[in-house]
Amino acid sequence: MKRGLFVASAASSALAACSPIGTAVNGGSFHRLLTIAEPLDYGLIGTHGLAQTYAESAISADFPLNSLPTPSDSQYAGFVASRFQSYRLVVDGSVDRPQAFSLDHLQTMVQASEITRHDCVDGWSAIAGWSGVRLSEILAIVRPRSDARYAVFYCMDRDQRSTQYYESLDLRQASHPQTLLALRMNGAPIPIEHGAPVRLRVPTQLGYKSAKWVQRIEVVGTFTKLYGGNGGYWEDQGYEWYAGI
Ligand SMILES: Nc1nc2c(c(=O)[nH]1)N[C@H]1C(S)=C(S)[C@@H](COP(=O)(O)O)O[C@H]1N2
Ligand SMILES: [Mo]
Repeated sequence: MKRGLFVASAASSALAACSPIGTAVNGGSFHRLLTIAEPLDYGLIGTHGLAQTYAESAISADFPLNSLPTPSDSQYAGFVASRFQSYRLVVDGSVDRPQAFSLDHLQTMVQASEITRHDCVDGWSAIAGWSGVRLSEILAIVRPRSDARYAVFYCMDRDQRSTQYYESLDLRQASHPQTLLALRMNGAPIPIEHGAPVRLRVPTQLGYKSAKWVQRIEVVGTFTKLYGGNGGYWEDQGYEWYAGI
């Protein structure tokens, strides 16, 4: 599976950062199978397992930048100007207790740290230390309702057509102990270009799941009515929704 993804992406990497991967390997039938069979035991392909962790000495000196442009709208500029004091992470949707978390609030919660590898489908990997709040902690606070199946992450960046970057995880992936809402990278607040003030880190899945500049998490029963209906910005352009490593 992993080899297939990287071979396919190498063939199409001329298009753009994280250009759609080849349909020969990643056709619709596999996605459909996963969609129908859920909840499915992902154990074989990673979700229940732990992503490899590394020593500090393995941290990459240069962590590439690879995304849509850093948000440049007035709202984001305002967040930056306030040193993110005016930022709120909204968590809502099919939950009993929707909430808006300030950065201060997130920083006072229990922080988890991990040194893990980020694998981009374009064929590069980089290792960094990340710390922040486990997404499972946030979910425990907002309490997903019985129909809830996915967490959808809405980001603050837009592409040239003003389409918003978004991603989704099922609640099992979202509750994985290594799935973090990262606030810090390599011991410092996440740099603006890498997704400040809050970015998702999902070391068990390919890089496009690790959404930068997250502003809202919506808990939903289905994502088929959102945007292109495939659960993510790149998924809407042909990537597999399930991106386990
Ligand atoms: N909001 C947002 N998150 C994103 C992306 C993006 O374009 N926008 N690109 C994804 C992809 S494909 C990769 S490889 C990583 C790159 O993260 P980095 O720029 O910190 O290396 O961010 C992921 N998260
Ligand atoms: Mo990527």
